[in-house]
Amino acid sequence: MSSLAPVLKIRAIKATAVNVPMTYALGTSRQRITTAPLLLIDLLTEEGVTGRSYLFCYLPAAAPAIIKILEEVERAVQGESVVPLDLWRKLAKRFALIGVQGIVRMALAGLDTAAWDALAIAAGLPLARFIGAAPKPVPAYNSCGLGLMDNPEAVADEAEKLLAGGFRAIKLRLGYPTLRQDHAALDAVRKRLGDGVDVMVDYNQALSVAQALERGRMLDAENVVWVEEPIRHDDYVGNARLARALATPVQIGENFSEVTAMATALAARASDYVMPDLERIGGVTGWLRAAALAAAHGVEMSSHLFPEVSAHLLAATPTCHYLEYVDWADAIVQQPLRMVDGCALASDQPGNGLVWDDAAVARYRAE
Ligand code: SMN
Ligand code: MG
Repeated sequence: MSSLAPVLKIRAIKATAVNVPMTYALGTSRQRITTAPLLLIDLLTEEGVTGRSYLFCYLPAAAPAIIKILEEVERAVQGESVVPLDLWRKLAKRFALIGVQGIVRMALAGLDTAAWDALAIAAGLPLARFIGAAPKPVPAYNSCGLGLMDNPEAVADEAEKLLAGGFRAIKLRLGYPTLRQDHAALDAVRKRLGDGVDVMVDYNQALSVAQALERGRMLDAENVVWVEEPIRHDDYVGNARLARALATPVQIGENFSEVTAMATALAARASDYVMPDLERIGGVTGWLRAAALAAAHGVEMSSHLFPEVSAHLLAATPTCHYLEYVDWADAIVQQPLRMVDGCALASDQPGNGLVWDDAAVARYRAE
């Protein structure tokens, strides 16, 4: 397929920072996020094809720093062919001394994802088909909001709203000061939604191993789909201990830095499930390697954020599990991700489907 596509040459990389208001605030145990700092990437080619991707910057202050890194990336790859594996190899060498970690790795992943988009557009195929898969509906959970709140009933109110549009699964942030408060939030949500709704819980690394064992035993009686990042994400020994001790499946992966970290975690049996993040695992190239690794280990794989591109990638993931749905990019794209009966449907347009709504981008543009 790809051999039919013309060779594309890189002309420029454009990066635009926006701060998009969130419909629901994200109050994690670590940080409360009320606007989504996104960095929109356009990969311009000499042939006139533009590949697109976006990064989630976590902090608005990170966006200018990533823009600076992308300027350095542009200097390194201007005039090169759009060949994602070669680009990554070249850039990994270019950035070896500072390290392909943190925001450097995010910048490279953003370029990689935009490069795959450009190639799929040039081939006239949706990304899922371009990478060899048939597009299919991917089961999703609504991960908007449901942060830590003062009152369990307020959590239940928000959970109820999140089922609009046909969602049958939601993710609740936990990590209150006490086990009793965690239990109260979960209990309020369960009572309100009934047994037909799947509930995931996410601690964002709030607990010690001992606390996680105690709270995990409470969760074992509650039949949650998974317990996510209960302890430090990179304590694979501790996570493996929890995975062995708890009936509730342990989920980690949003913090895997390239596929090497995921390989180490899987070798340590650190979790029951994995959920790589597009901008940390290494873009589409990193994702495809991660999907192969998860399949070899027979481990279910879900996505973290970036639902528009992840819908394509999960269709090509042998152990496809759940798509994490957030609506953050809806405000700045022409065609928001389509959700039907709680499943995500990847765009059927050539490429990954990301096209910016220029007026909205101008409105939310960061200083
Ligand atoms: C999360 C996502 C984005 C920002 C902060 C926290 C969370 C998740 O861990 O998995 O959705
Ligand atoms: Mg998480």
